[in-house]
Amino acid sequence: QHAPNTADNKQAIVHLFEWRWADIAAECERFLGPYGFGGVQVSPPNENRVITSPNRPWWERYQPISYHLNTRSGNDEDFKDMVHRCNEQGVRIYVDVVINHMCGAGGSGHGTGGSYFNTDSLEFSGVPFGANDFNDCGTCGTSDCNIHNYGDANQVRNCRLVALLDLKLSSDYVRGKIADYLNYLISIGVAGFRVDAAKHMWPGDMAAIFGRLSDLNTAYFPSGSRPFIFMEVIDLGGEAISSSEYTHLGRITEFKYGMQLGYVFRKQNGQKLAHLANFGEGWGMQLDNNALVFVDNHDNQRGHGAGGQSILTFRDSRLYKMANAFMLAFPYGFVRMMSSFYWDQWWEGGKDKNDWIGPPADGSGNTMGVSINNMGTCDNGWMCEHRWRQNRNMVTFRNVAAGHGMYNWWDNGNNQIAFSRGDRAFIAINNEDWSALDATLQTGLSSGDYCDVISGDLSNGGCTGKTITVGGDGRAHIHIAGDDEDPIIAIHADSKV
Ligand code: AAO
Repeated sequence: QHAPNTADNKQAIVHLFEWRWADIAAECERFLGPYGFGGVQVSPPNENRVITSPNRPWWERYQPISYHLNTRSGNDEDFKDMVHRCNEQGVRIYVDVVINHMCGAGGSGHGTGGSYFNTDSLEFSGVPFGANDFNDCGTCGTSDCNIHNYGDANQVRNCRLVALLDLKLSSDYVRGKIADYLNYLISIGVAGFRVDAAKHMWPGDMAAIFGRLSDLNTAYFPSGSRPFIFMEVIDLGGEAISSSEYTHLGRITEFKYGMQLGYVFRKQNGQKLAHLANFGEGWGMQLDNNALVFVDNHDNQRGHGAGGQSILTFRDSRLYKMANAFMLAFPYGFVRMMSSFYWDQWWEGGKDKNDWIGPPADGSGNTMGVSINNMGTCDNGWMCEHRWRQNRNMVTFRNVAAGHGMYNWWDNGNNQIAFSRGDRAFIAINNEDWSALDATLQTGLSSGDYCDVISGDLSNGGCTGKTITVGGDGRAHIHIAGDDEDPIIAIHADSKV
């Protein structure tokens, strides 16, 4: 289904990429619950192949060996404990499910949970899957069984994505094993699924699997609740497969969104902020209710997937905060924030040769815990973009504005914009290089003093940042210098001083 099953109609989730289950449980209690985050997308929890060359890359988790919950993030008990503790805080868990394929061709061994596999005999004893459970090269039609032409829908769905052994989802047995895995996760209390590589599966096969899913666990959800489904379909246009083929099943990851936001904030391709007034559907993206939107994801922040050089990440922190603020303020799509780990890039020939580096780990390859410093941000190599004040406070903004459309759009014809969300919230952004935004603008809000949640917090009735005064006519004088570190002002009904 398209609705995210969040508690209290909360409006945004965060991808805690590669975090351990114990750290996510703690984060739900100490941060995500209190700050109004609706949920967490977690890395694939099922047993994966152990890759040692390169050494323990992040992408080994996209090579399933079985559906036992045993990975570098933790085991079955850790996972259950996390789901329970997060739900208790009103924070939902969405699982990244890798069901299009098993691991890459070549070799045999044991997965992170100890299950045996052999990619020549196609044996995956932990499921079990065998030779009959995979698409053969005949069905695929290319000489090496791999996808070569994204212009051919049959290849994209029946051949191997980057040599990953392609499951035969037309088989009743295979569908049953996958449905059992998803239903096990549902029984634990998850709220939905990010479906990996959905473009590489036939919509009909996916519909058959989703049709077998149980209702959500009534310990946490109203009876009859259905899992939230968002599918990874990369559709930038110009290929055989379009994201519209999937939208009857749930939302799709709208990759045009982050790519275009990157162009707009970087002022490339002739773009400027003034063009954002009809962002979303007006730009040829999916309908609001069909879209899951994000500035960057775990692939395109490191050159995998799609979006290329335009994608904004934590490395461009000033523009990144602006783009996140716009995304969280603008009424389009269901929002997912990215929370990353740091790695040193190594550029050669236009490619980062370190794009494989896995999460912060000790000498034995165990993922490090996330430690929080006294500024409330993270150490140990965890970026925690979701904890940056500017980002975290915009999640509250989106919750406060929920259900209210965009009003009072204003722009200077170039890179200064402002708008309100009904009478609930107001934002102004200045992305000019030098000139200040200096104008008296309609905020839509009732008169009073408001705390700007970008430069500070409302705390003990006082504002630690800028205070904005809204007059009886709803107008306020807004000043944002061109070289302001965070050239954004955001106020809302709950930030009234
Ligand atoms: C690893 C190794 C491989 C090895 C394999 C098996 O890197 O060399 O062959 O193991 O041994 C991740 C990593 C992979 C890794 C894999 C398994 O990214 O490097 O392979 O784990 O460990 C396509 C898919 C999309 C996929 C994306 C990465 O459609 O589903 O590639 N994303 C998901 C996950 C991702 C994961 C997997 C799937 C696999 O999020 O983390 O892979 O489970 C075009 C197509 C896209 C296609 C891209 C990239 O995009 O449209 O569908 O994505 O190409 O191949 C412009 C175009 C745009 C184009 C783009 C890139 O922007 O407009 O359309 O350029 O060319």
